[in-house]
Amino acid sequence: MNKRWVNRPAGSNWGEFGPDDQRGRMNYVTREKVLQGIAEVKEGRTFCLSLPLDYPGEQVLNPRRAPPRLAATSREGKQFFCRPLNEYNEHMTDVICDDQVLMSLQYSTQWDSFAHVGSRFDADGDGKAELVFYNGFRAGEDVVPASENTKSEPWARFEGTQAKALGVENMAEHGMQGRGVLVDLHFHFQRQRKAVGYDDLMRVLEKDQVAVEKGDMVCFYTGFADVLLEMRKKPDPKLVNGTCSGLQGRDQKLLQWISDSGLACLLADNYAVELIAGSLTDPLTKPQPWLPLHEHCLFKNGIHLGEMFYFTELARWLREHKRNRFLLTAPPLRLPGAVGSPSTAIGTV
Ligand code: UVW
Repeated sequence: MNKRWVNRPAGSNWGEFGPDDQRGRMNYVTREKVLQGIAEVKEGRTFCLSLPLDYPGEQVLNPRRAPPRLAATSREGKQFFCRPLNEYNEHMTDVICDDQVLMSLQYSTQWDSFAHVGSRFDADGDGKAELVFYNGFRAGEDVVPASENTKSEPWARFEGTQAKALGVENMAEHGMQGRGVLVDLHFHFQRQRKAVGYDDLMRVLEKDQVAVEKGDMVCFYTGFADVLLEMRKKPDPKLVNGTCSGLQGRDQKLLQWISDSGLACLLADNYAVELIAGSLTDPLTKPQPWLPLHEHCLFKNGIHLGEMFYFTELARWLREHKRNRFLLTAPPLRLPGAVGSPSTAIGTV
């Protein structure tokens, strides 16, 4: 028995890496796996795997996530931007710019920590469901919402949230570097809105001779990020909800493959790795997750999800060179207590 839970969810790996583990399947990205990634570097060529962080633009893709707002820092009521220091000391020659940003951490290219999605689950066996996260960490104790401040400016009304456990700093401390394996769904399905299940995926892996091994960081190129870039920060709501492929999170065989393959994490250039079916308010007849792949990965099995990465040029290069493996370096911000984070990731070949 573990101190945080007596029941663990069916199909989960809670406890596999110890009762206090916060790294999940990134534990499989060992020194040996990093060396396997480095062994894929033969040309010294690098690919930026992040979108510009002001994409997708507006608040269409997810109404609660706002694009970055840049502003200058200030002193004595004046902005510190293109500020000549001779205003302080006539002999100083320096000119200084200093800025700050307000943005949703999951607005653009981003990682989900395990504190992003939990579940209502009876972990302590008292017959009532608690709000819990990976490895039994609790909402309210380990992942703590803010107290409401009604007097603050609107954006800061819920300031002070904190993932005391499972936050993105755990990922940053690992480094999120290892062997990336690129699965080119776009080549097979183009921009078809397609929920890719186990059988589809196995066909793609076989045709492209892609082998996924324990500890690999598996990346899906779907073309979705290209559609976002083409819309030039004016996303069309119909198009963003009707284009490109994603994993079929309700396919149990696919979820089982994710567990059995030993892959360390999943990344995609689409919105949520999985294709989200329906909206938050659709009527349901029995208890079930809205985001079944998120539940399986983040909540049950400690598998991080990377979303809206940018794989286009890397995918093209790998196909041209008949390769699908590369060195992936994708650290999030080392921002204690945050649930999600941008990542200006790099693929090296
Ligand atoms: C959602 O809330 C839809 O989460 P994600 O950005 O991880 O898909």
